[in-house]
This record gives sequence, structure tokens and C-alpha cells, in this order.
Amino acid sequence: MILAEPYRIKVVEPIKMTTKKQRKKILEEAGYNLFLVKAEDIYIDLLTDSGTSAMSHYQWAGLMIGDESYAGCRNFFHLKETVKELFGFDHFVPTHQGRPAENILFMLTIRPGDYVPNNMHFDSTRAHVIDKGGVPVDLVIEDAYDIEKEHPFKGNMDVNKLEDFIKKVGRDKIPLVMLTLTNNTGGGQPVSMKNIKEVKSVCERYGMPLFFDAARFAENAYFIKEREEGYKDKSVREIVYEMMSYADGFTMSCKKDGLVNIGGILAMRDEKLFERAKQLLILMEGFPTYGGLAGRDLEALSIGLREVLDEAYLRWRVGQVRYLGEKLRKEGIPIVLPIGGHAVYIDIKRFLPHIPQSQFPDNAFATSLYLEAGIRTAALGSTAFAEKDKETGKVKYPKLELVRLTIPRRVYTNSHMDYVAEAVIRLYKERDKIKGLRIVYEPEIMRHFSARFEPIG
Ligand code: PLI
Repeated sequence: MILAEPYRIKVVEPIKMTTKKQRKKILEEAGYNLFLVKAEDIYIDLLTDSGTSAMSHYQWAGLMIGDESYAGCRNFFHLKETVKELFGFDHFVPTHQGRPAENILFMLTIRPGDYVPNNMHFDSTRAHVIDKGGVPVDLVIEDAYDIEKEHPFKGNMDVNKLEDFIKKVGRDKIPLVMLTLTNNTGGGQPVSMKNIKEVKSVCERYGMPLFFDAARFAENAYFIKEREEGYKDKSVREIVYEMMSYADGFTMSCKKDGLVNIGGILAMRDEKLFERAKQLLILMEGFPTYGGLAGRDLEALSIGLREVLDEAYLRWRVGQVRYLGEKLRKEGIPIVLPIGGHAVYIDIKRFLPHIPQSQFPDNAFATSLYLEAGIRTAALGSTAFAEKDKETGKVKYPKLELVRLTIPRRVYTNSHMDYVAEAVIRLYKERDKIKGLRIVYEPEIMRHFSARFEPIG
């Protein structure tokens, strides 16, 4: 049966198709870096699912009841009610996005030399742990590194690895344990309820708090319903509540499953931690009843957090990502399996085996796809993660060379997905012609955002 969109379109935003000749010029001007291309020059933007969702008419209506009072705005209390009802948390602070929530949490918990185990850290989480003098440790199951292994919960943490690690460094060196739901860095893969419970039980045994990085909590819960024994007849709402019942707190970039364009949450059970979080929030984001947001943003968020639990929406959402992934897979295009919740990840090592990692094959793919069809994707291989050793000057390349086709929520239809699939398939047939890139300008930090490249040969 065809899985059609569970919404109809009330407002449209025209998108512009450019010619190949125009795109060649645009690429040259942008130094073959898609971050430097104007969004208006993109036909289909699959750079990220973060902050790119379309809001519903209820959310747009919610903006009109925004209360912009400095203190005690009504929308904060709506959000408080939502956070309590959906997640069971009494204490939280609103932040403007996910990373300030991480920043505040880690400022309050990490001492230099501490370790933070996670299934797999997202980049900003990793950076914030390091910023506080901590060491991020990824303890995801080994299967996560096997691109084609069809494990239903490839985001799971290896509980034995966790126990061994605690024994090795000592409990006192671990201020908290984290689980990223779903595991974005590892392909948008879910964590099972069983694994959450096991990790919680280890944390309890050693007296360590468990925090979730809950950016994609609803997609994670949907996969539990779909794949885990005993959850088929539970509602996603019940599953979310149960997942959260094992957490001592969470950070949430609400720009994903919050279905808003801006917003974040830091929640915790510990009252003392909450009091300290509020102080830092005032210092860095704003008064605790608005954090880094306008009253209207808080209202859109309360509504979005409820809407995302609609199972017709989730079935279609996860189904749309799968629809694109399956189309590519059928043509033999190497992708990360199983297909994740928010994106299809292409294995560029196998797509472009003739381009060595020193020639940025991820970006060679991404810029070629843009040239071919005006589609923007995220290069998550050597372009983003290759690191030069400061002493030896030797470059260390990442294990995985991936490009992420990230699907914004409620934005594109399945005919857009057909268009994307056709373009990738065309590129695959002509892949021998794709050339590597060399870097011509490279800033010292966060290279991939502003570096400039040129094609080799
Ligand atoms: O971009 P922020 O600061 O709202 O959220 C940071 C963040 C935290 N955790 C996880 C799992 C993320 O995926 C995440 C942001 N992700 C982005 C921007 C992405 O493109 O995937």
C-alpha cells in the first residue's frame, strides 16, 4: 500500500531550479563548499533535519498567543505542563537550541580529566565535553561500525564495554553516562528499551546519573514500537514516557523531534542541579521562564512535542526516509543499513572507490550531486572529520566516509524523494567520471564550514 503524506499543503514556498551551467558557476564561487552556497540556489536541501521542519497550522496559530513578558510568560507554563505530561519531568530550563543545554549540563558536572561514556557523541556534544576538560568515550556496540549489518537497534550501548570502562577508570571519574536517541553519528539508529534499562541498571549499581541526548526521541520510540518485542500494542506516547522514566535528565535539541525551527531543553530530576542550571541559564541564555526563546517559540514547541507523537505522522516520517533508502538500495547504491530514522547515509568508500580519502570523496560526491540536480547533502567523512596531528603533521582519516541525505520533517513530498533518488542513481552510473578535490583554503577550526576546494584535474 502506498504510504501517502498525512497532511495537505496550505502554504507553499516556491523553490528554484537552476541550470547546470549556473550551478557550475555557483560551485566555483562557493569554493566547492555547499555550506557557502546560498539556500536560494538549492532545489532540494538535505543538509540537515535540524530546525528545517515545517510547522503545522496549530503551531502557527500558537505563535499568536505568544506572551512576551520577561518573567512568567504563559507559554512557559504550557511547556512545563507538556514536559511533565509527556516526559514525567518537573524540572527543566528552555534553551535556544541543543548545544547550550549541553554546555550548561557539562559546566555543572564535568571536572577536567573526567570521562563521559555515550553510545556515540554527536559533534557538538563531543566538543562541549572536551571544552570542559572531559574525555568523550563512544561505547556503542561493535555492529554499529559494520555498515551493512541489519541489527534492529544498532544505536545500543555495549553494556559490557561500559562496565569494563567504569572498572578501568573508576566510578569517580565518570560524572554521568549518556545515551543518544537515535544515534545520529552512527546512521540515525535507535536504542532499544532493553538496552536503556540495562544501561540504567549499570548506572544505578555505580550510583551514576543517566542522561539522554533526546533530539530524536519520538523516532527512537517509533522504532521500539516497530521492532521490539512487547511494544507493538503500546502507544508511542507510552513508550516515550517509559523511556524517559529511566533517565535522570536529558538534553534535547528541539529542532528535530520538537518540530520547531529553534529551541532546546535541559531537564533533570535533581533539584540542586536544577537550581544551579537556572543560575547558569540566567547568565548565558535568559530568565528561566524563557531561556533563549521568545514566548511564541515556547508555544510552538509545546504543540510540536505533542504533534510529533502522532503515529500516522511517525509512520509516514520513518516511511519516507525508508522510501528513499529502498529506492537507492534497489539500484545497488551502498547505504548504511538498516535505514535510519531521519536520513539515508551513503557509503562513499564504495560509491567512489577510485577517490582516496586525501581527496575528499564525500565532498566530491556532494558537490557532484549538487551540480547534477541542485540537491544539497551533508559530507560526513574526510571533509568533516580528517584530523592533522599537530606534532607529526600526519593526517588521520575517519573510519567511515559517509554522505547524509537528511530529510527535513513535513517539508518534502515523495515526488521530491523520487527526484533525489533518480539523481543519485544517474550519478552512480557515471561515478567513474567524478574527480577528487584538493583544499585551497583551510581555517584552523571547524574546517568544513568555511574551507574552499577545487577539483583535481
Ligand atoms: O544543533 P543543536 O545545538 O540544536 O543540537 C545539537 C545536537 C545534539 N545532539 C544530536 C544528536 C544532534 O543531532 C544535534 C544536532 N544535529 C545537527 C545540527 C544535525 O545536522 O544533525
